[in-house]
Amino acid sequence: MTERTVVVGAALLDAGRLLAARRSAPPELAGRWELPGGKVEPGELPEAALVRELREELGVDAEPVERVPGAWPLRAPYELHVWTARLRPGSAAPEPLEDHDALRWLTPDEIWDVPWLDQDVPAVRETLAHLGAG
Ligand code: 9L3
Ligand code: MG
Repeated sequence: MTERTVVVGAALLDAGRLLAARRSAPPELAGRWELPGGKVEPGELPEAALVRELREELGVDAEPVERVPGAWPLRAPYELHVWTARLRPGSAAPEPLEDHDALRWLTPDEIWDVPWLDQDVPAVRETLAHLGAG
């Protein structure tokens, strides 16, 4: 039996820019950039997990927009699913509260300026293609 655990990643978009978050933990991932998010808990909907993770990690009130088709393998048994998302009106600006030590809003021409986690590279590429910007 294959049990896969979904990790949701948010392609949080604002004014045509994509939020990238630099991980501060665990040590093997620290310094690399990711789409913020985390593990879906048992019984939790992925969209709900996305909203919860963005609140916990960044202090924002976010709204999932749509799933980016695809699934990208992480360390077993995890796989990454990506949702585009936006800030709800009145949301605080994102801050690195938990697992990150820097945030950047990347314009389309800056997307590849940061060292993404290896696993996030195809997910980011697919997200851009999905948005018609890549
Ligand atoms: N992960 C990879 N890319 C991402 C995210 C959100 C997570 N965009 C990996 C890092 C961890 C695992 O998934 O190995 C669980 O993520 P977290 O709960 O530590 O954020
Ligand atoms: Mg996380």
